[in-house]
Amino acid sequence: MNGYVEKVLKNLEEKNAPEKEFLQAAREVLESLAPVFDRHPEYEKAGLLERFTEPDRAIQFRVTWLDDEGNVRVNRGYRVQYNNAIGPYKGGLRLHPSVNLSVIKFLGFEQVLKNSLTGLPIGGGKGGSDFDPKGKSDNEIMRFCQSFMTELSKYIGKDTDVPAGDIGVGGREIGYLYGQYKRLTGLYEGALTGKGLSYGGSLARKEATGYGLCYLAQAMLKKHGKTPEGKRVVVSGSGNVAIYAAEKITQMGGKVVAMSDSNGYIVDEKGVNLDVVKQIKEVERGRIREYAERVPGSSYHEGCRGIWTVKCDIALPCATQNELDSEGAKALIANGCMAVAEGANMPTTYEATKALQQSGVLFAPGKAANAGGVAVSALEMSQNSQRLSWTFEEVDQRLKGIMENIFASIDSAAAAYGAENDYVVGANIAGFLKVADAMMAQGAV
Ligand code: NDP
Ligand code: 2IT
Repeated sequence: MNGYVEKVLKNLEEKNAPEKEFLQAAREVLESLAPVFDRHPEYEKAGLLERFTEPDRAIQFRVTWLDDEGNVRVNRGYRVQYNNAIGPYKGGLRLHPSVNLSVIKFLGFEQVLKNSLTGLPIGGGKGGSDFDPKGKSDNEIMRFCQSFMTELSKYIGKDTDVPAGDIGVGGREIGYLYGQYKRLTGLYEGALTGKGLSYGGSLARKEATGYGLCYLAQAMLKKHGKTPEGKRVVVSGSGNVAIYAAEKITQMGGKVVAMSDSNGYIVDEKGVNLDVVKQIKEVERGRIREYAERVPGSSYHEGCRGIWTVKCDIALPCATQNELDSEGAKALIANGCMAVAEGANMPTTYEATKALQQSGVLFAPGKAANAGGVAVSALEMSQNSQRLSWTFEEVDQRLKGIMENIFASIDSAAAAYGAENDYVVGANIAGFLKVADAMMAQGAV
């Protein structure tokens, strides 16, 4: 590996030793970027990699809220503003008990590269809390969101930092967060995306990550003379990304045979009925197990990791980080899987990614494959600035074009750096070069 890259990585590992998710993401990216630094010695002189890997700021705050019994509850909130070389910080908010600084930093770091790949003017950031929304009433969710925003509002704004949803944050939460932002600042502005359609949201934002994932997967398959048509597809998760990935891949002629949540997975050989999944997950906020109780012929299996043993041609991991490990990869390879496209952020472990690539499985990394969500968020920002709203078809067409451009740019960056068809390398390099260029132009800040 390039000596400068190695030195920066070693320093990162020493300084951030307990942050395992952050280091996992940083190692993968830096390893890919080594050939860029061989070609660009000027980057080392500018301290570019030290600056690129250190977030501009990491804000941590206390969130106090009252539960329905009147007890005072305390959670920890975060916003990591990573890099704004090419636009305002942009990235989601995650509410999940596993959230900590390492998780938010890895997500923020990946977001910088992802947002660059969209070709739109957005920098990278991420936030969230270790608050667990499961089992909470609507009023508890509202009080938590209001308290969270009371602190967060000091740091965000339409031209500074624009949060959105992620795990545990969907339309309901964005509504409560936006209401509180407006109350505190008096501003009716696009400081959040993923808003409801009646108050400034964009059509197709809800569908964007899942649809975009399928558009990118389709472009990748096309380059290799394949299509999703007639293929068996496994989609992990059953949240926002998973549901709309399953919807689009079905429209493209694929058959989704399995979906999951953190407890287990369902198999439906007839093809998963998405109306039932939407009813359980979006309306009732229930568990995927209920699918098997409602759909004759389908089955439920306890334990979410078993989903990778279901035979498929295409796997779309759409739940969470490190959900697909070496064992899962081995099962996919043994069953003849031909493509994996990541809807979630870093769902595939480093070892599993290598195993899949070495077996000739086409692999689309999350920072390229799931960029459709944030891309449509950026389109929502444009619509808010113009005080206009575009039709579903217009947004969807732009999304498709953006995903096709992303595939073309990661494909050509991989080839330009001698790593043909390695879309991990291609995405890291293509995403990095634009940010690096902007940072160089803006001086040592
Ligand atoms: P949701 O909260 O809507 O759904 C999350 C899904 O993943 C649920 O099925 C959930 O199951 C499952 N899940 C969450 N945590 C775990 C875990 N620790 N182990 C197993 N399963 C888990 O989130 P999204 O669909 O929005 O996000 C899914 C992934 O996509 C995340 O990695 C997110 O960062 C990424 N992403 C999201 C974008 C967006 O626009 N929303 C954009 C780009 C990427 P359960 O209900 O049991 O917790
Ligand atoms: O990981 C992601 O890209 C998101 N959660 C969406 C971010 C956004 O700002 O829409």
